[in-house]
Amino acid sequence: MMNAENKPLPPGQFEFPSFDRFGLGLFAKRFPANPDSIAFTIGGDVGQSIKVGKEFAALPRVEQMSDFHCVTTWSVLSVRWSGVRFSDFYQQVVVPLAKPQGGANFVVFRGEDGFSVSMPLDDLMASDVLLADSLDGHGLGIEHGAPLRLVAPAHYGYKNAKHISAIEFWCNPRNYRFPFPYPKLMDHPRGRVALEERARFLPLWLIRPLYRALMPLARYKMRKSLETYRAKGGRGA
Ligand SMILES: Nc1nc2c(c(=O)[nH]1)N[C@H]1C(S)=C(S)[C@@H](COP(=O)(O)O)O[C@H]1N2
Ligand SMILES: [Mo]
Repeated sequence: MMNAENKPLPPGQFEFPSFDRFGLGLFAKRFPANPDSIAFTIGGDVGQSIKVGKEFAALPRVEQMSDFHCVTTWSVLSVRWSGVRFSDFYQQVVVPLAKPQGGANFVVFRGEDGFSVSMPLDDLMASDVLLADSLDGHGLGIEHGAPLRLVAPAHYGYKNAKHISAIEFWCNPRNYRFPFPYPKLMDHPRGRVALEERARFLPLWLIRPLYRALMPLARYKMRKSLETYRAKGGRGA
């Protein structure tokens, strides 16, 4: 199986034919109240907590094709995103307006559905990491994280937070914990796909088949919740 750059898939991944809504079951039924407009806060160890909305539209835009790899072993190849490079956002908005403290390099993303995840700032500064508001030339859509999501192709899907409502910059990682009741073991501090950083401590011979077995149920839950949301006329659906 080859991807866009004609390279083999990363270790332990298989190609899935469609790009579907996916996520942790706990958040399946929760949708953002306002998927049409970008509005999130910047907080943590910063000089000034701020709200970001219209400022986002002024940032330079990029489009990219990248592969998407979920930790449960499915991959979708050549997904076309557009949005703003995280590094541009950091340099042009976070640094001048929020003034993060020196050493505030532990970044937490919170989604409006209650999901949250952390990433090291260094990993986010890669040029292929986007705050994306568009997929395949259209607005993101509720299933893929409207109004704004992270796209970090070198990192497993769960590091790619959807429905972003807050981005926090902390000095001390203890200001964050992976969403309860999911075990911390599931949350690798880096989550790099090429190095198969799927989880903390758990061996790959265990985690690969376990996640692969759990995947269909998660997929089903996410699809059913989306169908219910749409049937009720949910916003952005
Ligand atoms: N807010 C939020 N972001 C999330 C999740 C979630 O449940 N809630 N699931 C993560 C996981 S495990 C994956 S694989 C991707 C799935 O992205 P998709 O729904 O666009 O396929 O979103 C990630 N970001
Ligand atoms: Mo995932």
